[in-house]
Amino acid sequence: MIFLGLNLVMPQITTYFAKTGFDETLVSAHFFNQSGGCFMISLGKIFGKYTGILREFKAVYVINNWLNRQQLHHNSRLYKKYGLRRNILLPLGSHFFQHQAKDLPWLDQANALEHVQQRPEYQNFSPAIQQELKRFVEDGYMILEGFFDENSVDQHNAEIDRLLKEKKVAFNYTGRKIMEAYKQSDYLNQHFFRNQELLKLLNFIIGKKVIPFHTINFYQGSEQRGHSDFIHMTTYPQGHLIAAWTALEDVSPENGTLFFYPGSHRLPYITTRDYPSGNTRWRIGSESNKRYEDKIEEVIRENGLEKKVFQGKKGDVFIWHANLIHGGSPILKPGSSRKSMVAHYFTEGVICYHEISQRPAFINK
Ligand SMILES: O=C(O)CCC(=O)C(=O)O
Repeated sequence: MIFLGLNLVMPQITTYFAKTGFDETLVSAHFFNQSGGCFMISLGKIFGKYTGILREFKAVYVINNWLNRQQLHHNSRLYKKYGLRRNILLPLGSHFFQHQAKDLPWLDQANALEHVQQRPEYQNFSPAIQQELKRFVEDGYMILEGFFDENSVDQHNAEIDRLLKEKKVAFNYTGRKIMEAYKQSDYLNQHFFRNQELLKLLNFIIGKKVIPFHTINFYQGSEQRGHSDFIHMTTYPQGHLIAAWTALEDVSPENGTLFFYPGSHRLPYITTRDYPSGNTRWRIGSESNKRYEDKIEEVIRENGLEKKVFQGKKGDVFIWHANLIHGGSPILKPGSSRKSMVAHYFTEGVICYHEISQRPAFINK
């Protein structure tokens, strides 16, 4: 029945997308990639380029959830575990959770600084990393200087150039982000995204096994306003996300530094209940993201947070906490490149979703 329904509405949807600026063959290929009588339809890919009003309708995401339901199956067990009585295909936001589970990653706990040195694995890290781990507890970030060598980074950049040229990856609707390039390159996947040394460190920080979620490559600085990743990649219980940002060339004020507010990770998590998101039962507020960023500016002012910038060198890695406020500084020399890649990791055994767009997160196991 559902297949029949999709069969009937897809031509209209395809025409709609084509009229609103999509390449029609691309749209059709995604919608009608028929193999063995099954549709492989990914609104996610279409949405990668789309900026129109459909982004606001929760129903569109529900269809996409159904189409990608394999990547949501694990939620049946997790919803049960956390007492959430909800269909896994439906929208999800922090307001569905009545209480906050007290399951903080161990480095967020009050006594973490005392305990960090007693962990057996701690002794296996170099003195420089041990120092940075303490900084992570106190300030919500750590820096791994020269983590990737020059040759690896050159190879990474050559891979991105190749994938762009071969049209295997593309900039998404923001015009600045290349999403999930690792899916097209074993080198990016194994050497960077699933780098064993990095994963070992992230597992240690969170105290659970991390699940690599996605990568975003930038060619230019993002110039994104202050935010914490929690609003975009949310977990229940809170805080089970971590990001690793790699400088793929030297960063300077000219090409747009990364800015951040040390210690902001200890402030309460901001959700859509803390600002006028404009969300309704059926729609996502069209100004939700902007209003969130306005709210973050208010939080920075009210708490008198001190801004710092990271001027990474090629190969440096900057790891930040799920709730650390950060963003991209303005690019002072227009047109200059600032290649970088950010990778996000959830942890196993928690519910992962996107608070702004009220969607459960697709997890590839
Ligand atoms: O690379 C940047 O300029 C900022 C990236 C960022 O804020 C993010 O990925 O959350």
